[in-house]
Amino acid sequence: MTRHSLTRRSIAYIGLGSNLAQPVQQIEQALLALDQLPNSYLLSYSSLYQSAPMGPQDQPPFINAVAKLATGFTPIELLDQLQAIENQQGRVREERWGARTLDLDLLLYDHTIMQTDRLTLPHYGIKDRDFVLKPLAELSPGMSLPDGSLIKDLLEKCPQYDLMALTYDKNHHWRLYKDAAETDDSEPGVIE
Ligand code: A4P
Ligand code: MG
Repeated sequence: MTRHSLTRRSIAYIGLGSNLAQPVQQIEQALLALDQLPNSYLLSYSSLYQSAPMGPQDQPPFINAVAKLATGFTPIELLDQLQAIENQQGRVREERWGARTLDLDLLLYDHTIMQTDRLTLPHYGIKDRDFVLKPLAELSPGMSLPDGSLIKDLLEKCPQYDLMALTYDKNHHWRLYKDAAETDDSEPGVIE
């Protein structure tokens, strides 16, 4: 076995979403869990964004982000790891596109294209979700999908879900970006 094969890692992009039980903390906890995965390194992650729910409207807004991971896991092994993290954080699978404590979608794995019962790559929803495309563009502005389409072009024509970036304020709270410029410590912009 060559040194190269011992150290080889694939690059995976993971979409994170939560709209239950303190979504910001769910996302932060999930990022920590990704960072602690064996055989993998969390290379970077995007800003957090608030988005209007896609699907049933009688549910709270989502917090979304994307993480970039170097991993030695195969795609299916990585999916197993992601589902274990979802379960650790109290994920209950009820209504499709319904509210959830944590959703981890494997968006991209190198330039792999595959379709099996358990895993479709790239994730089937990437092109239609600004809450996925915007954080992806933030991490890798010039990136393209395996079919050659550019993220920035897709972003221009995809449906919009009232995306709003959060920012980390001086008190280490995530706030909606429009509230971050405020100098007082009033609570309304704080999101937990
Ligand atoms: N699966 C197949 N391919 C993948 C993949 N690339 N990554 C299978 C992850 N899972 C994949 O997923 C159902 C099955 O998909 C899994 O068992 C896996 O084998 P799930 O997470 O159990 O169910 P789900 O998430 O309710 O369904 P689905 O269709 O995956 O929903 P999405 O696409 O994840 O969308 N609105 C906003 N604003 N933000 C959101 O993040 N998320 C959803 C869920 C709905 N509305 C949203 C958001
Ligand atoms: Mg999902």
